[in-house]
Amino acid sequence: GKVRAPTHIISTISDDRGEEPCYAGVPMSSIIENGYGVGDVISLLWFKRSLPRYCTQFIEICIMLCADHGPCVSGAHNSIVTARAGKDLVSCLVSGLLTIGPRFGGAIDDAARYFKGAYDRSLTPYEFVESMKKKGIRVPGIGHRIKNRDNKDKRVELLQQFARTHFPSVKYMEYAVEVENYTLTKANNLVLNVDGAIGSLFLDLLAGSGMFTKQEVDEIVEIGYLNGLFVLARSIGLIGHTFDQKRLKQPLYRHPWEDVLYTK
Ligand code: Q5B
Repeated sequence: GKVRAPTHIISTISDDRGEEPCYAGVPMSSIIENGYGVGDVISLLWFKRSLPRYCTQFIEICIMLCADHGPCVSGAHNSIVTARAGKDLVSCLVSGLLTIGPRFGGAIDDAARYFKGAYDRSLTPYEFVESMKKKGIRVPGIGHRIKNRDNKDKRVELLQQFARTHFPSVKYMEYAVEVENYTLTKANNLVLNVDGAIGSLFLDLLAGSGMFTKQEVDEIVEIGYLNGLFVLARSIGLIGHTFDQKRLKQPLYRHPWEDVLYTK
């Protein structure tokens, strides 16, 4: 039989050796001829399969809605300051990306993990939220600096609207809304945020599309694929902020003394 030298790398998502590159076995020409979009490419390269149109559309909506949220959020602020320090595009981009984490934009995976854990164990929202409080853990996907009960996040509403129309089931999202109804009794700004909406709805996509086994869903949630959606999306905005500062020829940023509390 064939003898093959041992390899140092195993790769299963793409192949550039043939006449044309393939993503998860799908040649580039089919991707273009079939009118695939970025949601299909993400499905192939992240999930190694073609997903139904409503799923790839949902992925694209997540990317579009999370692309930017103004200059004042942590990521954009870092990219702006870095651009004004005269740094190159990649430095500006990564300085913004490095702020993405459990408080800012990177709560999607934990929201999915905790909402799934609580729903699958049939915890009531009260039991779930209070058990988190006992452990001293903030509920990922809940709370926002500027959004509140009277100024709900339009992005969350748009995601929910799409899913209610196209998804076979939105049980995890409905559970997240019940959690929000409970947390709102504690404070006005403890709304379901964009991370929580994507986390819970992606659980519905994974569980309801019939495209993933239960083990695959558990693996995706355990590994944590979903923060990738925010990272990818927000890169678009961070690059935009970098170009904006350079176009505007903004000088080196220095924070004003008046805005610092100097104390001993
Ligand atoms: N409390 C987001 O906090 C924020 C609680 C909570 C229970 C909670 C906070 C939080 C979980 C992480 C999360 C994603 C830090 C947010 C995003 C993208 C973005 C950003 C943008 C974009 C805000 C005041 C009191 C305290 C807390 C309690 C707060 N959150 N209790 N569960 N989840 N959430 N992150 O307003 O008794 O006084 O000690 O960590 O999901 O990042 O636009 O800005 O697109 O760019 O600073 O939308 O909620 O409130 O920290 O002063 O807390 O509320 O324990 O209680 P705040 P704090 P107490 S979306």
